[in-house]
Amino acid sequence: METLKGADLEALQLKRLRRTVRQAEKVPFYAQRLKEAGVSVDDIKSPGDLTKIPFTYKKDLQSGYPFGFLAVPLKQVVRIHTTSGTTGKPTVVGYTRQDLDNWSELIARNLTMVGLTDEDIFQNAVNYGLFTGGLGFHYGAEKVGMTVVPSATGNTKRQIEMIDDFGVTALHCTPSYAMHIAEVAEEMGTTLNSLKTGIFGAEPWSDNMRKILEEKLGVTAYDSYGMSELYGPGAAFECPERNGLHFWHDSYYVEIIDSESGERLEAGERGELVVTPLNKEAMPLLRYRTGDLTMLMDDDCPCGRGQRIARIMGRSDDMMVIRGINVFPSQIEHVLSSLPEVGDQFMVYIDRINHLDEMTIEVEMNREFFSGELQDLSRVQKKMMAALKDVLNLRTKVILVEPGSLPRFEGKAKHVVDRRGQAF
Ligand code: DLL
Repeated sequence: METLKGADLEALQLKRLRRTVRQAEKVPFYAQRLKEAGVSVDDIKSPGDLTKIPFTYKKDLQSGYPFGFLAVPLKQVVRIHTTSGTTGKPTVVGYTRQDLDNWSELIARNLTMVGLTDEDIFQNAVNYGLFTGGLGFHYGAEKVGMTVVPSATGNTKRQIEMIDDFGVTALHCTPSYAMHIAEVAEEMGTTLNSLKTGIFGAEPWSDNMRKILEEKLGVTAYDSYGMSELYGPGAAFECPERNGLHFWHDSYYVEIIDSESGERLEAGERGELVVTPLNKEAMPLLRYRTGDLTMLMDDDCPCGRGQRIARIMGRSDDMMVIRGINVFPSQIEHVLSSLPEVGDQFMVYIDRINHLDEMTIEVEMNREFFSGELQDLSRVQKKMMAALKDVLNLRTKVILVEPGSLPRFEGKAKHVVDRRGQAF
């Protein structure tokens, strides 16, 4: 499945796409949509014919809250996850028994791809509730036969003791929580010797951050991508080449489009990821607009596996427009993490002062560079502002703060506070 190519892959995708369209027709929303578009399963004669079908948006799923998008009776749904609902009603995702089997198979495939086996001890330091990262990885790692430590998040010192006491070899968490674990381990004076593999995902992180995490935790770090609507994690994952993520072509049909025009883009062109899952039973989706920005890679991976996307650079709805310039939090993270004076955290505040947008970034100093005094740091501050100006093409104000003074995150980090809409 992983290395399938050419006509064989196309035949498999076509068969599964047609099955998915048939499954979607059982959902009143899709029955109506397809009727309006004048498309039926008979019009899908090649995977490319999918473009005849309109996109599905998050707001569509929200309009069906809670169970409007189920294609099977609730009796056949054996589990529910939801998104956190920060942008309105949460999205509810249902799974049949078959869906759960497909999903853990994909996670097991990812873990096996990076060399993990039943000899490994796997600490799953993500939220075990409605968030898909917890149970998703748990069952995938069990399927490989690993010894799973369902530590969830929180109580970081205890997490570190467990890594040391149990001889944990693989750690799964968000990159922000991994940074925090590394920081606390340093304070506790342990080097987490048993760790060898780090699996990080659920939020954007850069190659600079990868270097820092690998050094601090002594791991080889892999990027893992997914979203609740696509089962959860497991949709795309780095292989040992660590140059792009293999988006599993037997389970997801991937398109990259121009967000504005909806036109399909070529490999190598950056745009919005649109996904049609090929195996989902309880909640099929057609051409789902993920809002995530990436591109299909145009070269073949030396590992021999198929389709790859570049690491996610951010979300289309994360984009901040500051004085008319588009800025992504990931660009700021990339600049800051390349500077040795910068510590583990930063926080961006956007204000409107006298009708002008102002961006202020609080940046924690690196402990090694911090002498206990925040005065006399104007040289460092200027260096940071110049580096940011170079990349963002925008003047920012940098405020240096003490190491450890900004909030830490156990799950997904929040780096931006936009105060422009607020009255003071
Ligand atoms: O975050 C699923 C997941 C869990 C992925 C554990 C990886 C590891 P949601 O909570 O629905 O699902 O959030 C999905 O998170 O649309 C992206 O914007 C972002 N995201 C997920 N993985 C990555 C990644 C899980 N590797 C949303 N890089 C997605 C960048 C990511 N962003």
